[in-house]
Amino acid sequence: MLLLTSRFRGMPRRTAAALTGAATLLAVTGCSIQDLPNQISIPDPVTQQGEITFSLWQGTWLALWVVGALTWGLILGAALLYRRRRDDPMPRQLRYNIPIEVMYTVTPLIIVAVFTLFTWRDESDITKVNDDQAVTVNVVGFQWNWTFNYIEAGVYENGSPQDLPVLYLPRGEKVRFVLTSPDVIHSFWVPDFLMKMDVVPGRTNEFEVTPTKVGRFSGLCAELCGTYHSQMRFWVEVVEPDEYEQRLGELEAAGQVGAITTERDNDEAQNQGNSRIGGGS
Ligand SMILES: [Cu+2]
Repeated sequence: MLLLTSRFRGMPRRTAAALTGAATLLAVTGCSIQDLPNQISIPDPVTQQGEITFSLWQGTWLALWVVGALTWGLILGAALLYRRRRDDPMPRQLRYNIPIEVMYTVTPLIIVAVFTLFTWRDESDITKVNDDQAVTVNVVGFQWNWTFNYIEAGVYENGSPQDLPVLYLPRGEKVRFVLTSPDVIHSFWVPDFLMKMDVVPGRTNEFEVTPTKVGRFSGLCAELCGTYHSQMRFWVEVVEPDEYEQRLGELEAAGQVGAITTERDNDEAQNQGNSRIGGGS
């Protein structure tokens, strides 16, 4: 700040402050305007359920902007209309004005209640599990990667930090994820789904999505689960249903038949993680 002050010496103070403010804003946001299209820093959803989260996000932002504009308006309006004029006596003070105090208390409560209501409604919609899925995938999160057991087809894909697994999903078909962990708590997160859920040992969590867009999306563990947490990455590839069948056929041909849910592969994967990092086991 000292440096800034000396550099801006000779410049009107307000201009210097404005320049500093603009520079700070640019630095802290750290991204170009192209990174912030209509979705306001949230990825475009690629599932039916993601659309719900997306509109909740947009609606919330819109409401917050309205509240913000109203608040700024009131502050600026009051500052301008009731500013002190030359030779004015002290203006009439409005302390302990009960209606205003009540308004200040009740309005935020209403705002929070409305947000809660919409969040609760959408959350129960997104996490509702019906029994009408086309595909069931048992996602096993373990230290330090993922196994995807395709229940109906009876095949699996097993990942490691060295060899990131690909989770194939058919476009337009409902997929149920059954999340289990043999060791510690992980979190199954595909940012483009706008959805993540904890993977908890001794407990089975479930959620469903219907992918709507073909493409390759990245996935990761979103719960700090140990030394190589950052290596718990995977790919999600949404493909057309016939290609999906073909991919599962490849797993079968590779002998990846059955399911892996035990801690056996945990040790294997942990060793792979250690060798990649260069540590001992
Ligand atoms: Cu993890």
